[in-house]
Amino acid sequence: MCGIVGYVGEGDAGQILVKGLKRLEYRGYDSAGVALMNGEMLIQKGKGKVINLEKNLVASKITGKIGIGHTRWATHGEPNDINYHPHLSESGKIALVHNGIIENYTSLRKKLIERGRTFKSQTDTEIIAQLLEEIFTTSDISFEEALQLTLKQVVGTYGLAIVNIDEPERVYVARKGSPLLLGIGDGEMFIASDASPIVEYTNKVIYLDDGEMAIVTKDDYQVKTIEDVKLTKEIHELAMGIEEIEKAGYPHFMLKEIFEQPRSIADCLRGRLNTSDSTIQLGGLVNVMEELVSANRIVIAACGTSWHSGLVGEYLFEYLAKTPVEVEYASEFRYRDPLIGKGDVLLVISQSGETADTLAALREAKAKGATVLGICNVVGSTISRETDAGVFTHAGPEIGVASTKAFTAQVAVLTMMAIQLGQAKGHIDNARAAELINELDSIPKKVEHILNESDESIQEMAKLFTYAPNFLYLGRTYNFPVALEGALKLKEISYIHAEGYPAAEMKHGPIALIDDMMPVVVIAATDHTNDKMISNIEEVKARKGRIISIMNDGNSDVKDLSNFCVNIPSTIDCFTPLLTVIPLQLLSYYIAVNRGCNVDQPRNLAKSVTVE
Ligand code: UD2
Ligand code: GLU
Ligand code: MG
Repeated sequence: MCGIVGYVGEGDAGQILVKGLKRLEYRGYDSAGVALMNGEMLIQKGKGKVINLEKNLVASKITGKIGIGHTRWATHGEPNDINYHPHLSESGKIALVHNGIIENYTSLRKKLIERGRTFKSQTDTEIIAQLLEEIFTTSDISFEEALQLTLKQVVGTYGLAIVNIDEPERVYVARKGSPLLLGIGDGEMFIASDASPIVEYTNKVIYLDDGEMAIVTKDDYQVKTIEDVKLTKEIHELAMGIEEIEKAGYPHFMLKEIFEQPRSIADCLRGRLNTSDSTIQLGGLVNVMEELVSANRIVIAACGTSWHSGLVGEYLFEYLAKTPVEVEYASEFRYRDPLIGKGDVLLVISQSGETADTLAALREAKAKGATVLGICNVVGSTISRETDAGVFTHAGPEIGVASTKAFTAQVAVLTMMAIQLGQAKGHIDNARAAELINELDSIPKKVEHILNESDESIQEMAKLFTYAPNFLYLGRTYNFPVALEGALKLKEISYIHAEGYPAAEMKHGPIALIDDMMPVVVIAATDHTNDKMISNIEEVKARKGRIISIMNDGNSDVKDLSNFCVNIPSTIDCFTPLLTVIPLQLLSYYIAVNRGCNVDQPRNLAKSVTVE
């Protein structure tokens, strides 16, 4: 999920790799490391910033002309020296760096342990090095063939750079689902996960596609598929500057992250949804399943966007698992001597895992004897360490201050938790589980469809509403929290006053605000409340409010009443938040851009709120 660089040439590989890794720092990461080959395999790592790796490298005086480097965003195994990349095979002859997640690593690891291999780290990555060595040393094939066989056995995503001490002139690379490119220099070759480490050396690059690998030497490269079909790849000329490259061509990190959601939701579901036998495997909850099943109630505590995902969680748990849920602002919960204790479960949600109020809420509940669970994006964060158990969202680093992909990943985790709990409690039979799990599996594709189909029309629509002084967002059931989240996104980045309400509450106050100046965003995508939403839309229309509807494809009743519509593909009602939030993220983004706001760093806001 983070960065890779590689170098083969006559230069000082250590220095070049460190410089390249610094170029990748914008992505956010928890550690860095390099492997250099110089007659022997030399490994150097550093906690936190690349500068620490650099200091260690300078102190160790190791050098080389060929090497691979990595910045890690941990998904499997805490950030510590053993888990930082590069990872070595057992003999120490093979070193590799990896971006992505290997889904079937537990079963592969078990097999390799049975064959006598010992593992040092907790990562999914180490199995690639070990499996590769196992295949290579137990059969009479080339290293390249062994790599192809290895890649056919691993399930998941990878960007990989690999060195083998017995082939001191080469770097092997491979890609599936995690970007990788080659930079062609003069007597030197570069490898990187995006072009930013390469631009200062060359503008000639080759983008690898999924299922491809390459063998790179200082003045040659060969690209082929892992099925061993040789390829002639187009050489692209880089026209972008570093800043554009960092944002993958998007003008802001926020937009990049909005568009990353098909991928980040898939990463979150990866290895956890099992469509073949209709089960959900949240490894992090195995040890607390009994407590969850017997829980009197679940209390969810969080702040901001995470609090909104918690509200979606309440609907999900009560509907699918029949467990009573309350959702609390962490800051309120901690100061009101809450009634919580043994038999209750407190679930805290935090992207960073460092949110001060949320941490305090968890400590309070823990002290009172509750089982405390977490949903965090950052592995090794304080909240993930202090909770009894939990689930990581695996959304990758989020740079934009306004949260987007972390929200959808949190909701995806809550959805999986609710289904798993519903199954464990006997409220979801196999047929229903199959229906739910297959549909959840299709959500990333549907998100992608929305992004492709509605981005342009939302951009157009945003022009008309850029100078609206107020916005109202209405939703019902699962989409009431989405209305809150849509309003929060708009407030955060465009500084327009916006409110989210359960649609029926409008009559109890906010309706007084509606006139022909008031845009009202209506989320009308849940079937069982459709008629009620139509009545609410009529009420707005009667007062000349302007209606923007987020609605299911083909809902002509809603369409006829609306000034603007964004269509979303239909899905099971309780999954709609994963879809309906996408157009709202885009709408706030484009309005903020039109208003000239600093989208990625809105005024007065911080990414991780570690103060009360
Ligand atoms: C975990 C390990 C993975 C492997 C696998 C074996 C990590 C990050 N993942 O993946 O390497 O060993 O198990 O089946 O090491 N947790 C909390 N609080 C939180 C979030 C997580 O306590 O807020 C715990 C969780 O209970 C688990 C561990 O952290 O023990 C990892 O969580 P996960 O969601 O990555 O779990 P899983 O099974 O996918
Ligand atoms: N899954 C690997 C790990 O946790 C790679 C993480 C990354 O992409 O940085 O070590
Ligand atoms: Mg409730």
